[in-house]
Amino acid sequence: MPVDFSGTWNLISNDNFEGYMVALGIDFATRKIAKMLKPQKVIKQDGDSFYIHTTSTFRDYSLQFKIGEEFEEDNKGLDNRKCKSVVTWENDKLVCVQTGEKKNRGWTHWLEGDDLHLELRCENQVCKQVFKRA
Ligand code: VLP
Repeated sequence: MPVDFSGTWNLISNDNFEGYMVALGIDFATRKIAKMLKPQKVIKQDGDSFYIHTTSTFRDYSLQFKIGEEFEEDNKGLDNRKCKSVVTWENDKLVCVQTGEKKNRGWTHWLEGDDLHLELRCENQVCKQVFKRA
């Protein structure tokens, strides 16, 4: 039985988001706003097809992909750098590698109990987010 990430998820913790944003080159003023946000994630999973919508009072970001199929990601409203992204399963974890200007860029999603976890990586920075079902 494959893992199902589908649902609506609210952020409950956000460790080192500041370091991750600095690594992405997000400016000071934007970081001050962004770190106050409590984003919500809506995930729709149909087999190996995913739709992930991250919403906040400030900006939204949406992503659609199929496991193993590389796609162009524009990161619009985030750092706006284009990259080539691919998401694969590593056991029950969803692992995204974002190849572009920034080294070691990517993220991993997994479920732990009834919580959704997200690790965001860029260069030498790791941000750890936890979400609970809305
Ligand atoms: C940019 C960096 C905050 C900060 C300024 C804007 C969208 C995995 C993946 C799917 C992400 C979330 C990226 C957060 C990067 C912030 C606006 C915050 C709300 O999620 O679920 O895209 O990459």
